[in-house]
Amino acid sequence: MQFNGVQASIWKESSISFGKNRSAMALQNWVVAVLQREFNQRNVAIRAQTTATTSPAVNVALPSGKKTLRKGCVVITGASSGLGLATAKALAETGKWHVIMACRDFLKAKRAAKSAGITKENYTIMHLDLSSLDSVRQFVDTFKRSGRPLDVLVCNAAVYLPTAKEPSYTAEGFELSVGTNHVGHFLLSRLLLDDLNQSDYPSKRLIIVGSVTCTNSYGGSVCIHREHRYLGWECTSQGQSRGLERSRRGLNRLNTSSMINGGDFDGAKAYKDSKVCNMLTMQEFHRRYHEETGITFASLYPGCIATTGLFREQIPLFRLLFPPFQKYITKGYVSGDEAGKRLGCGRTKLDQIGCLLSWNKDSASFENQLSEEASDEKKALKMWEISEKLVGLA
Ligand code: NDP
Ligand code: PMR
Repeated sequence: MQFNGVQASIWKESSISFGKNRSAMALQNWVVAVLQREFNQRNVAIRAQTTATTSPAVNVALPSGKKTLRKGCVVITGASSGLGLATAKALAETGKWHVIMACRDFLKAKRAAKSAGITKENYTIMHLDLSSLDSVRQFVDTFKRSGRPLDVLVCNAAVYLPTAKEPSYTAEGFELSVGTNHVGHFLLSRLLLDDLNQSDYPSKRLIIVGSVTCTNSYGGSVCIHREHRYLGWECTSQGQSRGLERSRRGLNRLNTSSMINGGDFDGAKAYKDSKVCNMLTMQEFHRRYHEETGITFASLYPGCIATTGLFREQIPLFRLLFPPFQKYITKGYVSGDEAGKRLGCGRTKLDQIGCLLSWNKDSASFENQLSEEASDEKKALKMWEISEKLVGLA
């Protein structure tokens, strides 16, 4: 996790096929983009979710006889708005990526892609509702049957319900924020791990979007819940295993609380708990699979995109004041476009893996300090084992 000072794109592809000279690189990029576009136009884009195709080899033969890197394939959850959409746009615009927009609302995603100007041949929408484990399995099945390779998976979708008085639940009865943001993504990434592993692309990655609430920064310490430390899980393994299971109250009604810590429902805390679970998952993935598979596991916190749908459930006054507050007072504000570029094409250090990446005011990336809880190895292991059981993988 130490920096070695080497700059490389997080998507690394440019370091493989292109030289160091900038203008030559730009020209090469342009030529390759044009050729790839031409190549893609000859191949009908996969629209039907059940169409089977063969996985393109990493080197694609062009009509000229030369070989070039094939388009990478990236799955982005929640690409119908905010950061996910901006990332889809940033990647599609490079001409080097085909984006699978994994969204719960097909029409919304289609409209969003259109209004963002993402061209048809650069994306496919596939239905995914993370608040249903059946839907997650169905998405994985559809994706596998599409025959596309999986080079990058971005777990981006999230819900934040700070003003809810009562908990809502996923199809399997998990509290909605933990169920969607963590449990759904946990199953998704576990089921797609083999596909990522099989990718012959130079950079295969699993990115889980982080949150300021998991960092040791000033913003993180302000936003962290006062009772948030240690998620409220007891230190005994039995206590911990009760923790996550507690969030699964809805259907079986075995537990009296929908919160991991067994306390009263608190929507803001539930979101923060889910994000801690996201960070623990990323680190456990890294510990278990990075060496064996070469997959990069990382999290990114691209800044405060204060105007996205994440705050749709906040009171109107909050939505009015939050953007100028972040822009002029905390200076943590970042536009959707900039955040999309950071997540999609941000330049970062080569070996920032198994950690949380952030960007400073000059858009330079750095490894952010995760909070004590979000980097607790024992908790990560326990959380992993419990999650496996809850999604039926153990
Ligand atoms: P948005 O609300 O704009 O985007 C969230 C996306 O998740 C939407 O596309 C939404 O779909 C989708 N989604 C919600 N529930 C489900 C579900 N059950 N199944 C599938 N998709 C679902 O918020 P942001 O773009 O801000 O958030 C994106 C990520 O960025 C989140 O992980 C968030 O925690 C993180 N983040 C955001 C920050 C910010 O300042 N905005 C700061 C730090 C982190 P739909 O369009 O249908 O509602
Ligand atoms: Mg925060 C440097 C200061 C900083 C930064 C970078 C953020 C980011 N926030 C900062 C400071 C403050 N915030 C301060 C001083 C306050 C008290 C007025 C404050 C409040 C606040 C609220 C009520 N902030 C919030 C909320 C939310 O509801 C957001 C949240 O926690 O959602 C879970 C939020 C955020 N502040 C941020 C960022 C990025 C968020 C979005 C949440 C996320 O990162 O997941």
